[in-house]
Amino acid sequence: MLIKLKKSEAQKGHCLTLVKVRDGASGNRDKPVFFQCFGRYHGRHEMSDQTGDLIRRARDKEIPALARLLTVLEREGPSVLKGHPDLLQPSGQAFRIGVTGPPGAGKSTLISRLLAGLRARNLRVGVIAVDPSSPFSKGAVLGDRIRYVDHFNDPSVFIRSLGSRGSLGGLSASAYLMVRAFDLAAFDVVLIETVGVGQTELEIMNVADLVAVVLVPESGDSIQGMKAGLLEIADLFVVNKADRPGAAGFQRELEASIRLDGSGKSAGLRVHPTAAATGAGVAELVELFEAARVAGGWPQRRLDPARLQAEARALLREEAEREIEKRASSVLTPADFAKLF
Ligand SMILES: Nc1nc2c(ncn2[C@@H]2O[C@H](COP(=O)(O)OP(=O)(O)OP(=O)(O)O)[C@@H](O)[C@H]2O)c(=O)[nH]1
Ligand SMILES: [Mg+2]
Repeated sequence: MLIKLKKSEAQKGHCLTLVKVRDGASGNRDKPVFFQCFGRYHGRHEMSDQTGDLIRRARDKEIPALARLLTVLEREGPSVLKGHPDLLQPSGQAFRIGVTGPPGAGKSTLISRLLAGLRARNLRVGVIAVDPSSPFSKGAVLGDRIRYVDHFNDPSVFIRSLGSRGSLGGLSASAYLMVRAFDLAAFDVVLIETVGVGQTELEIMNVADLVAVVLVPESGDSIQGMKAGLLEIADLFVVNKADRPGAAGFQRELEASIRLDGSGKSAGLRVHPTAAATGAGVAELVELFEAARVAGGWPQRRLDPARLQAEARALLREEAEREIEKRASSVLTPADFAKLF
C-alpha cells in the first residue's frame, strides 16, 4: 500500500518505510513536502476508518469482523460511538438474556445447555461472559471458555469473555457497547453471564431484556439480605442443582418470599428448577425464553427513558474512569500532582 501523508500525519513507526517527497516537479523548493508511506499505515485516521469498515462487515455477518469489532469496543470504550453512529443503528435486534447469580451457581453450565437448546431452534446465539477481574492484574480469569467448548466449531455461536474491570454490576460499560455489535450482526439471542446478585449489582437489568437469576439450594441463607435486590432485577428465578438435597424445599421457600413481597413485578415471577449438569429442566427454560422473545415488547422497553439514562450513566462513568486512569498514571513523582489540577 502506498499512502500520501501530510507532515503532521507522518509519524515514525506508523509505516514500514516513510519517504519524504516534494509535490510536483522534483527539486521544486516551493512545493509543499509530503511523506509517502510504503507498506501498512497504522495512523490515527486509518484506525478510525478501520472501525467503520469492521462495523460494515459485521453488518454483513462476517464473524471475524465481529470478533475484531468487539476487541475495538472493549479496548477503546464509549469513545468509539463518536464518529460511528452506525453502531446505534443496528440491522436487527438480538434478544438479550441476562444470566446472573452467585459464584458457582452453575451459570456457565446452564448457558452451555441453553446454547444447545437455542441452536436446535436454529437461532444464532452470542454469549458474553463477564468474568470477575483480578484486583491485582486487572486481567480476567477466562476459565469459562473451557465450559463452552462444545460450541466452539459452530459458526452460528459466538462466545466472548469480558473482564468486569471492577465496575458496578459485575458488568463493564463495554458490555453495553458489545451487545450492540450482536444487534448489528443480526444475532437472534445474546446470553450475558454476570456474577453476583444483590443491591450493588443491578446493572444487568439495564442491559438485558430478560434477567434470569440463578440460585442453588445452598443460597438459602445468603439470599435473605438481598431479596429486595433480587426481586428487583429478576424476571425469572432458576433454582439450579435441583439434583441436590434441599432443592424442593428451597424452591418453596423462594416462591413463598416472592408472594410475600407483593410488589407489582413479583406477581408474575416464576421459579424454575433445573439441573444444568444433566440438562434436566433446561428444555422448559428454553421454551420460556423463546416465548418471551417471540412475544415482543422488549424492543420498545429498550426505549424507556429511565433505561436509556442508566445506559448513558454507565457509558459516561466508563469514559470518566478511563480519563482518570490516564491522568493518574501520568503521576510519577510528588511534583506531578501540580500538573493534575
Ligand atoms: N450437582 C450439580 N452440579 C452442578 C450443576 N450445574 C453446575 N454444577 C457444577 O457447579 C460447578 C460450578 O458450575 P459453573 O457452571 O462454573 O458455575 P458458574 O455459576 O458459572 O460459576 P462462576 O462463573 O465461577 O460464578 C461446576 O463444578 C459444575 O459442574 C447441577 O445442576 N448440579
Ligand atoms: Mg461461569
